[in-house]
Amino acid sequence: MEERNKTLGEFIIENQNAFQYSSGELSRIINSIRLAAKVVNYKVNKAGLVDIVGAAGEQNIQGEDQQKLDVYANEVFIQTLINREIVCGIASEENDEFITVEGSDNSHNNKYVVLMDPLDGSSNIDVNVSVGTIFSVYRRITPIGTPVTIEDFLQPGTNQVAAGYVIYGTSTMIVYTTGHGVNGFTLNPAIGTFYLSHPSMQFSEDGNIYSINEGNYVHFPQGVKNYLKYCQSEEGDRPYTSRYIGSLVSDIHRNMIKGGIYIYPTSSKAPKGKLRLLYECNPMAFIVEQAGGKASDGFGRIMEIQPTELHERVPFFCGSYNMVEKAEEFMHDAKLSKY
Ligand code: P6P
Repeated sequence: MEERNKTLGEFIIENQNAFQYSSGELSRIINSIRLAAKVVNYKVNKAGLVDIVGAAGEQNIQGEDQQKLDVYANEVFIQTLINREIVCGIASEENDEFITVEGSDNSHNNKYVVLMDPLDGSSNIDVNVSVGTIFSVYRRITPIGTPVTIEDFLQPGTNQVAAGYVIYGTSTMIVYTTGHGVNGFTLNPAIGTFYLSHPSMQFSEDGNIYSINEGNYVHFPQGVKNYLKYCQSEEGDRPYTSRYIGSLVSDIHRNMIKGGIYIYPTSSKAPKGKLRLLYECNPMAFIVEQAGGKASDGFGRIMEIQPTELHERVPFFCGSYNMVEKAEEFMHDAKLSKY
C-alpha cells in the first residue's frame, strides 16, 4: 500500500498516552477544534461571495468593530466545544465575560477551560489576507462539580496543557502543542481531512526577518527603536528583512518556518501593548517555546506573568531565541540608561 502522511486523528491516537491527563479528554478537545476549523474555513473561503464580510455593526470589548465572520467563528467554536461536553468554561476575545458550561446533566464535572481568539486579524478578511484562530487549554483549578470561576481562567501560561492555532491561508492548517513539540497539519479540502505536513516544527536559533508595525515608530520605547536600528544596520548578518502581514498567526507561522522575530511593543498609543495575554500571547508563547524559540514581554518570560484580568494586554516579543534575546538586551540597556 502506498505510504501516505498520518492524519490528525491517527496522530492524536498515537500520541494521547503522552498527554499528562486522561487520554480521551485531550482528543475530544482537539477533535472539536478540528471540526470547528473546517466549518469556519468553509465560510472564510466563501467570504468574498456571500454577505458575511464586513463589520457586523457591533463592537467587541476591545472597542473594535466586529466583522461578521468574527461573530460567526465565535459561535461555531463555542457551540462545538459545548457539544463535546469536555469543557466547564470558555473565554473569548469576542465575549466580555467567560461562559460557564454545564454538562447535559446540568453538572459541572468537565475538567478543562478553553480561551480563544476565534478569528484573529479579522480586519484582513475583506482584503483577502490570511487570518487565524488561536486557542489555549487549561485544567480547571477550582473543585470539579462546582461552577467554573474566574480563577480557572487567570492561570499563568506555564499551566497550559495544550495550545494551538488554525491559519486560514493559501492552505488551512492546524498547528498545536501539548508540551511535546509542535506539529502542523494541513487540510485536504477535497476530503475534509487534516494530514501531518509539518512534523516537529522548530524555530532556527537565529533569523533575519523582523515583524513590527513600523508606522508606530515614533511612539515606540527607546529600546525598541534602538533594536530596529540594529536590525537595519549594515553590520554582520544585517540588514534584516522587514515582513509584517498584520495578522499575528500569519506573521508568527512564517517566522517559525523561516526564522524571525515578531514584536508588538507598548507605545504611547497602547501603553500596555495591543495583544491580549490570555488568548493570544500565552498560546503563541507555548507554541514558540515548544518550537525552541523565546516569548517575552521585553524583559521577562510571557508565560510566567500572573494574569489579573480576562482581557489584559501585554507587550509581546517572540520568535527565534537569539533574536528575542538581543531585543531584550536593547530593552534592558535603554531602561538602565534612563536612570
Ligand atoms: P496593528 C490583529 O488585529 C492583531 O491583533 C494581530 O493579529 C496583528 O499582529 C496586530 O493586531 C496588528 O496590529 O496595530 O499593527 O494593525
